[in-house]
Amino acid sequence: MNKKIAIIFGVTGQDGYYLTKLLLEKKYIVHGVKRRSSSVPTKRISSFLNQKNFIIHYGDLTDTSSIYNLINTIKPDEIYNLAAQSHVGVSFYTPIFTANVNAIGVLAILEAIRSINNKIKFYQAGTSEMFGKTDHKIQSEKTNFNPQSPYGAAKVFAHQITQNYRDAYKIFASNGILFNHESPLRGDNFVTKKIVNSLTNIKKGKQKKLVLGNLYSRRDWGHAADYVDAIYKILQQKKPGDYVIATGKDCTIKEFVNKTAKIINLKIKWKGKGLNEIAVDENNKTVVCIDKKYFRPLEVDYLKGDASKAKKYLKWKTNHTLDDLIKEMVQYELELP
Ligand code: NAP
Ligand code: F7E
Repeated sequence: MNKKIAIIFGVTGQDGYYLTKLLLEKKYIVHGVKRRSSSVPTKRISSFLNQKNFIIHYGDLTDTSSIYNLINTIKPDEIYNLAAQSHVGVSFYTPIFTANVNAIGVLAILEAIRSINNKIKFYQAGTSEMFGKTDHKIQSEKTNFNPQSPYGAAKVFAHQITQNYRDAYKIFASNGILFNHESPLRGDNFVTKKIVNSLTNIKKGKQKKLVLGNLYSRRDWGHAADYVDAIYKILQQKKPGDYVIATGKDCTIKEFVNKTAKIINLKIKWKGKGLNEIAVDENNKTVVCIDKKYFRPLEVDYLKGDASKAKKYLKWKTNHTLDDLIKEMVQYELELP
């Protein structure tokens, strides 16, 4: 039997690493697309670079011709679009770039599929940020979208245009609606990585303080390895569709700090309120403080996902608790030189 061929846009990111690993294990030929940058973007995927079933190409979602040419030349069975300007806070500073990549870039892939071969299966990396400000205590595929950032708004366009192309052109195009998922390979400026990295550095005596923004937003955090398993399963269904992927458990940023501190055996106590809230160590030295520069012009206060549909139809489940995830992230940081 011929090996399946997949293209991964966004292969150099966190999920790109875990999805590449999974597809190579499943004997796919994986074509990863990276954009040109002045630094080395292939750090996460360096272990795959010498494998014969893994081929890297240059491309950029803001360059429609590169997308068309890659799809036309590679002739994939499946396309996974993980590429995005993925930082919600940064999207307020680069809203037009964010929309070009996260919204128009997705349309460019769909247009290429439509004109080259509408049998190519397509996965779009949607997000819980599309729910934004919501009255629903737990969000499912039926919950309305109300995004609160250029990132979230661009992802809503991507989600809906994926549905449009599915309906209008009978393309097997599916959306994941993934809640926050993390790992040791999470980007440095996301809050979980920042907390784990800073608190382990404080423990090692290499850093004095962890400086954060809003401590009271709530997120539903899972492990990226579990979430790429869902992404893969979404494209193996008989019919295309949209799926929420989440753990169904949430906690605040402050609770995440407390859990991490406990795991690394750093004793902290909270004092003060608002911008003056701090955490001190056993010697009364400030180890966590707040800076308003990390607050966003609009915040998404709480997100918690209902993944019943994925559990039922994809037979998907999480294999990591939040404590497992933090322990793995801490271990990774502790082993760094
Ligand atoms: P990530 O680590 O930030 O990776 C994003 C990837 O997109 C990187 O490979 C990046 O390349 C690439 N990219 C950015 N701009 C591009 C462009 N113009 N053309 C081509 N590639 C571009 O993100 P992630 O955490 O793996 O997330 C994967 C996807 O899932 C993203 O679409 C994200 O929005 C979405 N998502 C993530 C989560 C989560 O909690 N992690 C939850 C829901 C949805 P460089 O390495 O060159 O920057
Ligand atoms: O923020 C608060 C911040 O940047 C989480 C992306 O993968 O998940 C991610 O988006 C919360 C927010 O992730 C800091 O205000 C406090 O309430 O880690 P984050 P995010 O915005 O939830 C979704 C599902 C995606 O789709 C995105 O691609 O933490 N927070 N202090 C902070 N956040 C950051 N980054 N840095 C802080 O210092």
